[in-house]
Amino acid sequence: MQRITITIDDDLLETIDKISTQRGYASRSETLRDLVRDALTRAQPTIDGEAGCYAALTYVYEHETRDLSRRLTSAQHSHYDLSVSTLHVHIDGHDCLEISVLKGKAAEIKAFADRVVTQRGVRFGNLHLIPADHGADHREMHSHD
Ligand code: NI
Repeated sequence: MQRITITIDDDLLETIDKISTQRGYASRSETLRDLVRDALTRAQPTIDGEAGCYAALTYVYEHETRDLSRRLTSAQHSHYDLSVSTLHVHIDGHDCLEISVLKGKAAEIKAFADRVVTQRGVRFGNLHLIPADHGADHREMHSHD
């Protein structure tokens, strides 16, 4: 780890401190590290398509939309090798929330996510890709290998 000094606007620092308190971070450093990690993860074009990743795919869909449930289930089955687990929540009489945990190559995960979230009747589709080699730093830090 390295220690750096940054210059920051009062307003921005106030916002960071608010986030820190709301989320219960132990320090400003931890807050900033997580915000930066989050920003880097969102810059997804930097992830190599061949790179191994975990991912969380979340979306809401109307289970009454004609054939949609069947099409989504079919998409999941034809990519069973990517699927680790899916949580299904019946939000109300019409909508379902699904969170799929995926594991595989970044390009394959993105293609699958696109196929799901572009279906008519699917809303709030979001893919969060997490590079699998993230664990390397973690293992070094804690030396449990
Ligand atoms: Ni449901």
